[in-house]
This record gives sequence, C-alpha cells and structure tokens, in this order.
Amino acid sequence: MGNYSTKIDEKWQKIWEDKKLYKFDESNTKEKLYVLEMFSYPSGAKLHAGHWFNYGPVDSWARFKKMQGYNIFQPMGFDAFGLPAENYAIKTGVHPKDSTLKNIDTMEKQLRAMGAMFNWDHEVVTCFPDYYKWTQWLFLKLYEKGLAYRKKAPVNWCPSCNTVLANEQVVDGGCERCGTEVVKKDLTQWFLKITDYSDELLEKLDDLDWPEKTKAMQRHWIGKSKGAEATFKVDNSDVTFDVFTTRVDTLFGVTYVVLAPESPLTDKVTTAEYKEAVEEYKVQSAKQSDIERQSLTREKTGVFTGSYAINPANGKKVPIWVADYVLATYGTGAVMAVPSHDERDFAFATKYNLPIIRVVEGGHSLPYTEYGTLVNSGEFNGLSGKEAKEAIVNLLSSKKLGHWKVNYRLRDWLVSRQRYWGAPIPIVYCEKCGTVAVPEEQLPVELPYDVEFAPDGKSPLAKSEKFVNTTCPHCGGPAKREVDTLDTFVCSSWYYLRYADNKNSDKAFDPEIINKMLPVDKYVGGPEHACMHLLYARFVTKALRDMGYLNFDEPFLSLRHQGLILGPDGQKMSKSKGNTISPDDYIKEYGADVFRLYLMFGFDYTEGGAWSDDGIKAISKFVDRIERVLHQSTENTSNTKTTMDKAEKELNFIRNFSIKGVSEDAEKFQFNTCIARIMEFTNALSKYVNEDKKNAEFLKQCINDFIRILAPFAPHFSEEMWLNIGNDFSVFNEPWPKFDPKALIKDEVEIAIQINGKIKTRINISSDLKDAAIKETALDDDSVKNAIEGKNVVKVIVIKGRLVNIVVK
Ligand code: ANZ
Ligand code: ZN
Repeated sequence: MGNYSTKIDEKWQKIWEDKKLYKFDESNTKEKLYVLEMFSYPSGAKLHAGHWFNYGPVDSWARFKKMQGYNIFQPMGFDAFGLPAENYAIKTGVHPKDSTLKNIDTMEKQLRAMGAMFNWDHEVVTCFPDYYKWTQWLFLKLYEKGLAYRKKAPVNWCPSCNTVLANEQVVDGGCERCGTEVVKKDLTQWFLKITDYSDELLEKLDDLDWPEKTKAMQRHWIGKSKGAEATFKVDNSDVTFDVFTTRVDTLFGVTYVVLAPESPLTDKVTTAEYKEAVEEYKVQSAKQSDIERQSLTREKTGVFTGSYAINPANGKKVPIWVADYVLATYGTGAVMAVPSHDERDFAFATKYNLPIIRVVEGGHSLPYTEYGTLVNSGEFNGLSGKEAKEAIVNLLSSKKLGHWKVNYRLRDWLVSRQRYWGAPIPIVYCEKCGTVAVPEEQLPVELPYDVEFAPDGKSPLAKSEKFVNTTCPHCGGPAKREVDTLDTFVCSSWYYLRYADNKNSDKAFDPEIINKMLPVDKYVGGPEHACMHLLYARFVTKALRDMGYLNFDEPFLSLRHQGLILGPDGQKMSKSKGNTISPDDYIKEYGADVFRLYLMFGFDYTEGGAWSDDGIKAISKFVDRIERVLHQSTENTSNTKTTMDKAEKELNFIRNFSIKGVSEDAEKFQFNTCIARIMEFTNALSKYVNEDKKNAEFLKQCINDFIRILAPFAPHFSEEMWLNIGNDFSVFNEPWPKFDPKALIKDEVEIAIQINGKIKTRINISSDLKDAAIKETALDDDSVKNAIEGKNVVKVIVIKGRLVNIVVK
C-alpha cells in the first residue's frame, strides 16, 4: 500500500486555500477561461456519483488549461429553489429553507473534498434574497420590454405536484419531476415571450460548438415550419377561420376541416343539435396529453359540429369536425383535412366514412404522401408540387384568402408556479391601477418564512395575509400581491452572469465586467437540459443584449454533456433498487484522486456506464505503483552517461508520445485515453529505473514531465509527489510540457529502391514516414538520380516498409 490517502487530500486542500492558488486573477481577463459546470440542486442531501462525474473530469480539464497558461474562472453555486425541497417539507415538516441550507452546507463540504479549483468567493445561491432580488429585477425588465405577459390559456397541470408546468417540463405526457400524467387546465398565468426569439434561437445554433444531438433537439423543439395559411368561410355565417398547412398544393383534396376541441371557434360553429356531443367530447379530450393526441397510431376520435366551411380554392362545401388530433396551440388550431395525402386525416376519414379525393400523383397506396403532379385540381392540373404551391398561394392572395406563413412549434415560456419555494413574482394588483410592477428600489419582494405550504392547488402565498396585502406603488391605495412564484428555471437562466459579479448590491451585474468575463467558454452538464435550461438561458442572454445590458449573443460557446454512471447492475442508480454508489465511502477508503481517476479511466465521458468495484481497486493499485516507481527513481541513479542509449531513447519516445497524446485527448474530453497514456508512461519509467545505468538528469526531466501531465487528473497526489522529488510548490504553477516531435520519429527501417523492378540500392528511412515523403526520399537518393537521369518517371510505387519501385521510360 502506498501513502496516498484522504490525509494527503486534506493537506493539499488546506495549502491551496491558504495560498489562494485558484483565486481568479481579475486583472487579467484577456487570458480568462470561463469553465462552468451546471450548478447543483441541493435536494438530495449529498453529492452522488453523477455530480462527481460532472465536476471531477471537468476540473481536470480546467487544471490542464490552467497549466497551459489560462486564467481559470470556475465558479460553483446552488440552484436552491424548487419543488423537491418543498415536497420534502410536506412529508417531514422540515421547512424548505432549513433543509435547503443544511443540504447546501453538506454539499459544499463534499465539493471541497473533491479538491476542485472552484472559485468559492464567487458562489451564488439562488434562494438567497441578494440573488433572487435580481431574478425579480430580470422579470421586471422583461415585463417593461413586453417580454413578460399574463394570459388565460389551457396549460399543463400536474395533479400530483399541484402546479402548472411549462411545455418543456412535460416529458412523454408526464410531469418531468414525478411522471404523473399531465392534464390541461384553463388558467391565467405569466409567460415569457421566448417566441420573439424563435428565429435567432434557431439560426445561431449553427455557430455553436455543441453536441449535434443537442442542437438537433433544440431545432426540433423550436420547430420552424414553412407553409401557408388559407381562409375558410363558415357556410351561412360571417365567421371565417384560417388553417395552417404545409401542403397547400393539396387544397383541392380537402374533404372536411377539423377544429381543436379547445379552439374558441368550436363553440361558435357548433349547432344546437350537436352541442351536447361536442361538449362531452371537449371534456374527454382535456384529459389527454398533447403527445398522446399527436400519436400517429392512436385511434382517431372526433365529432361533427353541424356546420360546413367553404374551400377558398374551389368554393366547395365541406363538413367541420372537432377532433383532438388537432392541437389548439399549434398553427391556428384548425386544419384542412386531406385524407388522400395525410396519414392522420386518412385514418380519421376511413373511420368516419368521409370522402377521399386524390389530388397528387405519385405514391403506391393510400395515403399518397409524396409530392407529384396535380390531378383533380381544376386549372392547376399538371403542375408540379412546387409550382402548384406558388400558383395556389397566388390565387389565395389575390382573393385575400391566404398567404405564405412560417410557423414555430416553440411556445412562450410559462413561468408562474402555484408553489411556495420559489422567487415571488414582483407584481401587485391594484383595484384602481390594475397590474403594477414593484419598483426596483422595493426589491426584493421577500419570500415570507411562515407560510402554510401544504398543497391544495392554490398558491401557498395566497394564505399569508401579511404577504398578500400591500399598497399600490402607484397610487398608494390597497393592493394585492401576485401569489405565484417563478419557475426555478428563471433562477438558473442567468446565474452564469451573476457569478462574475456576485457581490454587486447595486445591480444584477456590471455590464463592463460581464462583457469581459463572458461568454462561458466551456459549459458542461447533463443532456436532459437541451430544451429547457439551455434554451431559456440563450433567450435571456439575447433579451438582455437587446436591452443593452451585455454585448454578446450566446451564453455558452462550447458545450459538453457527461454520460450517466449506472449502478453495478447496469441499471440507473436508485435507492429503491439498492444499487447506489456512495462517493463518500469510496473517498474515505481510496482518496479523492483515486475516485476521480477511476471515473475518468473507467468510462467514456459522454457515454458513462456501469460502476465496478474492481475498476476502482485497479486504479488504486495503479496509484500505488506510480508512488513506488517515483520512489525508486530517486535511488541510486548515476550520472555516468551522456549520449542517449537505447533505453533512454525508448523512454524518451514514450515520454513525448504521452505528452502529445494527453494534450490532444484532454482537449477533446477523452479522459480515458489520457489515463491510458499515463499508464504506458508509468510502465516505461518503471522499466528505465530498473536499468543498471541511468542518466540522472534525463530521468529527472522525465519524472517532472510525468508528474506535470498526471497533475490535472490526480491533483492532490501529484502535488505530494512533486514536493517529494524535490520541487517547489506548486505543480499547477508549472507550464504544461511540450513534446519534441523529433523524439517521436521511431526507429529506421531499410527499404529497397527498384528501378523498373530491379533493385538499385537500399536506404534507411524513419519507420513512420508517409508515402509521399518516402517517394521523395527515394527520388532524392544520389544513385537513383544518376540512374534515371534523362528518363521520364512514369510511376512511383511505394510498398510501405519494404520497397519503392520507380517506373521510367
Ligand atoms: C393539409 C395537409 C395535407 C397537411 C397533407 C399535411 C399533409 P408541421 O410540419 O408540423 O408544421 N396541422 C396544422 N395545424 C395543426 C394543429 N394545430 N394540430 C395538428 N395538426 C396540424 O405540420 C403542418 C401540418 O400539420 C399542416 O399541413 C396540417 O396538415 C397539420 F397531405 O395541411 B397539413
Ligand atoms: Zn394603484
């Protein structure tokens, strides 16, 4: 057993802190590198293996960059508001504030035990008034700009969490937090107008160094769709309505139209005779999630309204139906149905015996979804799909019954929550003045401590008279406070800005500082945030830019996701399955560096995988071995040799090969291959220190390089070793070693040079020369030059490692 243990961890953590080794140098923002890991949610009381997998390797990357000369800013904090603390409170009676503060305390200690270079003096905690004051300020700025508004809308409601959810928080029809099936409720809620930025959010994705999959998810979520709107008139009525279609070329194939059950039009067009059936259908469909309603395979349902609509292209009368496969919140909430060319319409028409008219040639069976030449479309017959779209939109435009239209799937961000543990929305309602923003100098609107927060579907703050009753900032008359709180994603939509200027009590942040410190250069966290946090933060940055508070377009230039560490059984870790890995126990046994090294060596960073006790044991032995080799290296070396012999050359090759490999792989977050290289280097060192004759000076250089490339991955252990072999504090003030390309040229090989198939000569070349270089070397040989003088070289064939044949005429 080696000497490395948590004692060494603690020793170095203390020294680092005392010497302020990681303090961010604010005078040097030119070389700054803002490295950010998604901050923790202090709900579970402790850090789990997933936290370590996010933070440990990224800290190693940051250390690697520090040694390359960057001025590292790596802050940490807590995303401290939110449902889990409140749900825990409901279960146990412990107030969310008390449990959250306690958890933060524990987690901070654990984070420190990890030995990461966090800039704790820049910490932010979102549930502290000095933070949420500015979250409220952000809300008010958006409100001033018309980017925050209140409206009644059918919203997603989780009956178990007793709160509304943003669209993004509904996963496969269930609540993102608890999985309970989400239902629709008509409620008046606050929204942020993220849709004003749909186009920019989509376009700027192209320039970001983000995982392609994440970009694709955001693109899909934003869902830009180019089509047309066509106006249908309701027969025997003044009512008209628009439909959105991406296939305006199929307009002559419309055999019915469909309204979403929630569409305000539904009530308008339903005749007395069909009222009851439609009402009943509306109740039924409110229970279905949007995802379910859009499913292609689900059996279609619907009811007739009793009314008809006029097709703007040919004046034909078609029945108006209500069906829940049409969503109220997309396009216009109304669809022109073309059963011959659309799958859902086809299924619906077949079920309800509605006519099917084919209007586009192409395709083999119904529905004929392809584009093709128009048929049954009057004057448009014979046109291609593209031509037909143009011609039909022109016709509609000339009649003022239609136009081109771009639609987005993205909806405005619903931010009000009927829960206690969040930032109060800084709005008051006055009988005289209506909705009034709380003036900035009255912020924060403090969250009261004594509140009955047991959920009953209403906002707990409504029960606090002291909170609710206030005076109008405008007229001084009696007024009531907004009792909803902000979605915690609002808190996390701007925390990366506050980090850089976290103690500012006059402003959310100083634009001058922010513009120097941001954007974040490397952001790392779980992929589950693709369409929530990562989208919201982009929106907030852009909105603040447009208000003049900052001058960059994107918050996170480069993004990486870590994979998931699974239990030893290959299943997701969960307490109920009993397959969780407690980092604390392992740290105690092996030390933080062994734990960190194992996470980096045992898993592909973006893939993750199943935990293995054997794996961490092997890493522990590896660390012991390094210690032995380094110890040996300081014993009986003699300085007798001056020229490099074979053993030295070999070690020198591995040394340079490792430096090159680790530099390249660390850059790419390929930590597992970095560690593999370091293992090879260890083997080579071990071999060399066991040689009879050693070159002490050369060995010392190799060991110095070795510890320097090991340091980011095993920071405590490496500091200790660096000191042990007689160097000064700290290895992290050392430059990252450079490799010598010459040392990477491996041994030479002999190859034959033929001219027209006959061997002319043999030469020695380095074994890793590329074909082009081998060719050049061969043609450059004096005897070859003489032999081919005055002749034409037709071809040169290189057979790697063996021969070159020069064909001449
Ligand atoms: C007629 C048609 C014919 C359509 C055809 C498609 C194929 P994307 O690409 O997602 O934008 N649609 C429009 N609004 C809808 C709503 N609120 N709920 C459900 N479906 C809706 O899809 C646009 C197409 O989805 C539109 O084009 C419309 O059906 C349908 F052969 O119009 B189409
Ligand atoms: Zn008033």
